[in-house]
Amino acid sequence: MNRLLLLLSGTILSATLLAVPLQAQEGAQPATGGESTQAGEPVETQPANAPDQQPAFAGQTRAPQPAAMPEIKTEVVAEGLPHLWAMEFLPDGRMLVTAKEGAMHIVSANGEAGPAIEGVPEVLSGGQGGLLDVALAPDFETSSMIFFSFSEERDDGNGTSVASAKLTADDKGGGTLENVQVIFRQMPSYDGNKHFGSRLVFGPNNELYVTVGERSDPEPRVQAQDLKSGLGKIFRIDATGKALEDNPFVGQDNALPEIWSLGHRNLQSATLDGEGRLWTVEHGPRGGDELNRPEPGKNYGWPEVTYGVEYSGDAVGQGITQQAETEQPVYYWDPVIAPSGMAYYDGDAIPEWKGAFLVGGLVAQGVVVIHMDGDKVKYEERVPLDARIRDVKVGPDGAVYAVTESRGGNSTIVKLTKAD
Ligand SMILES: [Ca+2]
Repeated sequence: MNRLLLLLSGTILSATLLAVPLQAQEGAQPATGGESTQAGEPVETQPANAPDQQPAFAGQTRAPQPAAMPEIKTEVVAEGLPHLWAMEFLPDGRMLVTAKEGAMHIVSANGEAGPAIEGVPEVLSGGQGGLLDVALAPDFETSSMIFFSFSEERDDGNGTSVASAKLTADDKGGGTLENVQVIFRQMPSYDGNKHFGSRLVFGPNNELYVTVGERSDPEPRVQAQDLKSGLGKIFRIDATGKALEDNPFVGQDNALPEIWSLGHRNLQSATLDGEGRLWTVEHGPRGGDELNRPEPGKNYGWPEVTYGVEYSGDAVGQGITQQAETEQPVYYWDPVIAPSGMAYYDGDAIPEWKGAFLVGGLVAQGVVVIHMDGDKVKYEERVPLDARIRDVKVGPDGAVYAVTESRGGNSTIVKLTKAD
């Protein structure tokens, strides 16, 4: 027996095939893999949306599967939850979750959700907006401070904002947010319901990285290249929302000092690696999801330089995939995985995954395991879960926890462990 979920994998591939428009398959390689895909072959067997685009270097897309893949056992540890967007483990092993419509809950280790936490501010829920990511302050055990991002209604539109608050848990499984303060607002506001990002990641020196989107439509999205605009950026701020003094554009005219990197599309996936460096996976256009290690002041290309095509099938801009002034992604996916949450695996429970990135796939409907060799991708492995995956975290037990979502429906939390 290879993997427990091979049958599920076959089901997903069939469904995906049906969903691919015929025109997207023209000129592409026929699918050859699926459940018979072997180690050494790429796990992706579907035709590319942009079959004429070439990677900038070997291994930038469709990396092979590793020879040693663990058999993974899955177990639903919580179900019937509202539509979740993010989860974090609390120091006591319980899970703090955000529900997109604007609620937070604490889920006990045996899977029971407590009552809605009081004091969560109103969020603009609709489209891709709502209550988004949550992060614990680095000193949470003593401060009880949390940070969360959300889509905020504003006088002149809406946008992604970040708030801090003190979480006081009660003895009924719930709790209260006190002293809620909006510390940062992505500006300008825009009247839309797409591409809010976001993820919140604390770096090793308590710096807070905030990832956002570029609001999708043609007019706002070009602002991903504009240093005066907060659209399509990664920010680096302190716990009060101020730019860090050593940020790359501090002191530069016509640039927001909070910006860390630019040229991003919609960032819903971010984590630190074992050295404390930020990595992200962003939603690209059709056939253009990409893994990056964003560095200060660098330009990641969108919407001028990108892999993939528009949803219409047209070229994005001039159809350029490489340019000297922009950074190449470490890795890209065509077709897309539709990345959600991301974690760095440093546990011992699944030794084959040590040092790998785990990325939730909304379209991939499973966990995408990215094995690294230095700063390059060596292998890509997938664990099909037959559900859109909204977040992925490593638990204190070294198991992997994946949050599922169904549009308009409930979420579950699935525990992944190595089968005996
Ligand atoms: Ca890019």
